[in-house]
Amino acid sequence: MSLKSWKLLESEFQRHKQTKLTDYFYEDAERIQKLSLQWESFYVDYSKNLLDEKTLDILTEMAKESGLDQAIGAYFEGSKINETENRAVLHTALRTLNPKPLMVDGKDITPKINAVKQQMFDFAKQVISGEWKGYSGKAIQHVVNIGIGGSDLGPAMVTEALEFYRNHLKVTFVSNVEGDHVEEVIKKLDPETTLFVIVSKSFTTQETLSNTNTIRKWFLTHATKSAIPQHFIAVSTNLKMVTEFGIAPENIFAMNDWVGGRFSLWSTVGLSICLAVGPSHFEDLLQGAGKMDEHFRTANFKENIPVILALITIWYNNFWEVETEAIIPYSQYLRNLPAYLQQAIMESNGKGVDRNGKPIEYQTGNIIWGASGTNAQHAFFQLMHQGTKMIPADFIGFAKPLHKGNDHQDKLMSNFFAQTQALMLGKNTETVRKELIDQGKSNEQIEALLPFKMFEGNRPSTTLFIEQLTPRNLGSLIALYEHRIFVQGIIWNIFSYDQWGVELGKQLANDILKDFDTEEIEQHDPSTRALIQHYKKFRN
Ligand code: G6Q
Repeated sequence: MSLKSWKLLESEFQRHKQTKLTDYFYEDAERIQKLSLQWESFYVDYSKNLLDEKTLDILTEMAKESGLDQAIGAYFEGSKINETENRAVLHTALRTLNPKPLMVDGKDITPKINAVKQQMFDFAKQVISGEWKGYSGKAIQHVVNIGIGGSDLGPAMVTEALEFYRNHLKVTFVSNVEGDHVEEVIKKLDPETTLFVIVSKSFTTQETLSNTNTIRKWFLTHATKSAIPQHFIAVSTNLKMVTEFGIAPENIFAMNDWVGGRFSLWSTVGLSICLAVGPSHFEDLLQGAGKMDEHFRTANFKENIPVILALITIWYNNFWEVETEAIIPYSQYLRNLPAYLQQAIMESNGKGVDRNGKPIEYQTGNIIWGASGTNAQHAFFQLMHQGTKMIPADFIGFAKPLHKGNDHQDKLMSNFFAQTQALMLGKNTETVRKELIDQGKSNEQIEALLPFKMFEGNRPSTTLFIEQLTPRNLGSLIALYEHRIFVQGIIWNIFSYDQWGVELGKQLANDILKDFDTEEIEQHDPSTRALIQHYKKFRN
């Protein structure tokens, strides 16, 4: 890495590698004021990280040195920053708070954005109110989203996260090409009252087309072809293929190639969300994201939440050689946020060549994993507390619960605070010894147990403490992570918006699929050939 500040960070790491998190607080009484940010209803505490103000100065300097300022401009203005696909990256245009003309390929895209959003909102209102009828005259009760990857994870995560704001419509997601998945879904469907939303940006995705075909076949065992327009609608950029597939033109919701799959829940890909919570909550989700966009675009780097958090990841990933990061939402509603972010982050920044096509000599994409707290405390937290690896973690929590009238929230919050405290403070031998004495253990027992019961502490975490889980705050939270991805991509000098890595497996799967019905499978490697032969024994 040629950045000057990168070199400074290497020596900065030498200065920090022996420091204890607790020492930072002794050394600077104002640390918490300096290393926390309050924005709208977000309070972000990054003081429990292994760095100080000087480190942040160099990190923000590095952001400047890597041209982040200009890059943010190019991102929001619609420059074709997805160079390998020759596309702009404009999910932000779908949620802009101050719409003004935005040109892509010489055309203002804003009128179309507004028109498609209106089409989506009008349709959602008709379905929710019961005005939209199925073939037998009954109102729709159940929506099935057929899509995968970006056409599934975002809508599914948000629909689940906003459970509290949902209307009467049941929403199910079918994604996997595994036939058992779709059959399990079909089992529970009533053809008269189910609406199928086929979501595929390309409309060429094997999983989505196979599931749609299977569902359509099943549907036609109950209804005639003339019923299809009332029950099948599609979201896609590929209007030609959707029409050829038999979807009525008025039932197609367009999207554009300047929205990447994993960033598309703000577009018509979010139709299932809009159906589940209604246009007004969907609009709030957009507004929340738009607010975060404004913050990211305008706040100086030292007060910019996505920038600061991106820099913290780089600090650990590239200087502490940390491999993974955990994301722990203390909300059961957000149990699938880690899986959603896994795709957004790892598909975007899992790249091994730089923008010039040269192999990279430093680490890029961080590995993301996690689960909801407090459940995770009873599962993998053992490794985070006492294992050999350092795992920086984001703890995400909400101060106000959505349901009142029980005493759970204080318990949840005490766990939420206790975990980051325990990771930082650990438990020293003195404390453990005292506890064991109090329990009446003998000296011999105490000495034997001591090493197992102590915690070295000094494990970093960041707390994102948000007032309440509302559509607006969820929008801001997701947008925060989107921009964090962007910042990391700029500093690592990689292209974050393509995903060529997904292609090879798809190509090979197509080749192998053809080989199931042929005798000649010689072109495969010996291991794959044996697997194919083994499988053939079970095919009927
Ligand atoms: C996301 C990826 C990928 C994509 C799926 C579905 O950024 O590109 O996950 O969303 O492969 O693609 P379609 O929407 O084209 O079916």
